[in-house]
Amino acid sequence: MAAATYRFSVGPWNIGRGADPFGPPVRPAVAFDDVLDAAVKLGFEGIQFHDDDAVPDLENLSPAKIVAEAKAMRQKLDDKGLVPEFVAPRLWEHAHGVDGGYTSNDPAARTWAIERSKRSVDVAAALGCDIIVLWPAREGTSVRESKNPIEASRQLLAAIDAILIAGPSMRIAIEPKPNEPVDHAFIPTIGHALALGARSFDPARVGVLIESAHAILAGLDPSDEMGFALAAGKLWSVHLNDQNGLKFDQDKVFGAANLRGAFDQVRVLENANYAATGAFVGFDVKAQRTQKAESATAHLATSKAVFLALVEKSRTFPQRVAEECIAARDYEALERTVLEHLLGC
Ligand code: XUL
Ligand code: MN
Repeated sequence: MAAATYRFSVGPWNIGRGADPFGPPVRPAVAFDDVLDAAVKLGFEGIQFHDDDAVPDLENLSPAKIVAEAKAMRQKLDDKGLVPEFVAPRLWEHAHGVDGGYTSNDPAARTWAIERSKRSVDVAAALGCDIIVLWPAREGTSVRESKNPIEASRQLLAAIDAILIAGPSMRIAIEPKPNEPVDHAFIPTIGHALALGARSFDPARVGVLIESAHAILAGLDPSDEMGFALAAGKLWSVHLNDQNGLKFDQDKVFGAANLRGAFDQVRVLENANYAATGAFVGFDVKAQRTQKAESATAHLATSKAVFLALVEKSRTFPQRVAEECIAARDYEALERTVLEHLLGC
């Protein structure tokens, strides 16, 4: 049987302007239609959306107008042969979300966060996709005593339930990240996300999106995080990228810091036949600030090329030799087998 082929996805924020916390944009903004054209050219089929990527200025639009605009976006995607992968409520940029949304200490902000999430469900339904991604960006603290973690966990669960009820055909993929922009996030790992989902009103509809860099920031191995979610049938998307140790979230090209770690992630996806599930492989990668505008999509092309090369490495892995090493408990020989395979010698 032929191996299933992977479907790739990208978000408009992955073709950025090069601004960082210490400097302004260095490249002109890329018009949304040009992002879509770049996606097509690079062989990406899926588009990932924040709610206001799909419907700009949605805070100032009526629910009916939001749905009409999302439908127009759906048509635009259709015309280019693209499909929407997910919608993520962008709670962390609005003034109401300054201290988090679902776990804000301000009850008005908490109400706003739930209402905004319901609008995201409307956007996803009108676009024709069934995944809501929750990156709980500011759902945490920088001053530990500023929120009650017991109460916050209940609030997060209530938010998940509210979204599940608002969108009976939606699934929620939680994208945990342990820090940044907050010091300590309340859902730092896949274990936390799945435990919370299991307590929800409809656990079958709560899974995860795993970002490599986020797992590394939590001191964990992304391939093991993936394995944990895959074993539970809960890996509904990935944001592959790389991260050079415990720093800010770098969103480096997939494999750029740790090629073997990238191989292990591809291998676990291959072993689980992830491609056959139809779920997307997304690359949450950032163009370097030094990159000139005309080549500011190279990071996406490289990430995809590295991924595909590692798929080949995984499919040609000397499995029989590895099994012999394991049977003999000769892990030094296994180490060498892996390294030589990756080095091509
Ligand atoms: C933040 C992050 C986000 C989410 C979508 O670190 O990864 O881009 O992927 O909001
Ligand atoms: Mn991400």
